[in-house]
Amino acid sequence: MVNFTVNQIRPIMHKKANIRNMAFITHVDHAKSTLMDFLMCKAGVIASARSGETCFTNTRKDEQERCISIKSMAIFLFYKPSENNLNFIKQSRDGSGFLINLINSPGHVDFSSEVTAALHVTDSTLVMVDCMSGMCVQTQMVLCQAVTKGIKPQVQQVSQQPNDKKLLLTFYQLILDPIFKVSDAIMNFKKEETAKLIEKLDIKWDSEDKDKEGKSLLKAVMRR
Ligand SMILES: Nc1nc2c(ncn2[C@@H]2O[C@H](COP(=O)(O)OP(=O)(O)OP(=O)(O)O)[C@@H](O)[C@H]2O)c(=O)[nH]1
Ligand SMILES: [Mg+2]
Repeated sequence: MVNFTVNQIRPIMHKKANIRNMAFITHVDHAKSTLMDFLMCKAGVIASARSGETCFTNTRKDEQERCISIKSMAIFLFYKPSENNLNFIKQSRDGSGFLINLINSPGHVDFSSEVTAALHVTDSTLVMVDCMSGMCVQTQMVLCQAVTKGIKPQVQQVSQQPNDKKLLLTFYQLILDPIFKVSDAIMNFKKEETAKLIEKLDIKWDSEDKDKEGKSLLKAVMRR
């Protein structure tokens, strides 16, 4: 049975401080819809026996036939953290109940406009990395897109195999850390550091990029 009620959700809709919007983004087939299913199951919306297979957020007939997401799809959940966990929330809040809006986006490159749309309306994003496939091209694309929009991503490792910590560490060291460093240097107008990082990362400049700064420079760098 669904473990929250409309009466719990409705008042939070008017409390901006208690609303969190998050998009799931990553490469195709890295279990975004599967994780959505598990969360829906935890919330009592779908039966546990079917979660992971149902792909509840793939509602269209063509999505179900092809077993892939084509359109972004939003769900909402109610979350009431324990007293202990509430202490970790540094932002202002009104009461202890939270409305969590989650958007499941498609991973296939043909539907990347859906990811762009999802990132326009979210304040955070969960990037899922399958440790067996490693860092795939679309993960890198959407990660760069999120950082360019000023969204700080959270990274979640998913894997059907245990003991893949080394691969995740490689992802942090080779991909995520440089992205954070370069975006920090550009957005805080640290010119020397930016130039050093761009040289280190072997990013090839176009002549017109040299005069850019701030967000337009970040966009140009993320496209390389
Ligand atoms: N890669 C990965 N797949 C998993 C994992 N656990 C289960 N799966 C299965 O792998 C497939 C992933 O499918 P989806 O959840 O539809 O993947 P998706 O990221 O939503 O794919 P798109 O929406 O097409 O981008 C399903 O068959 C899952 O049952 C996991 O930890 N990693
Ligand atoms: Mg999907």
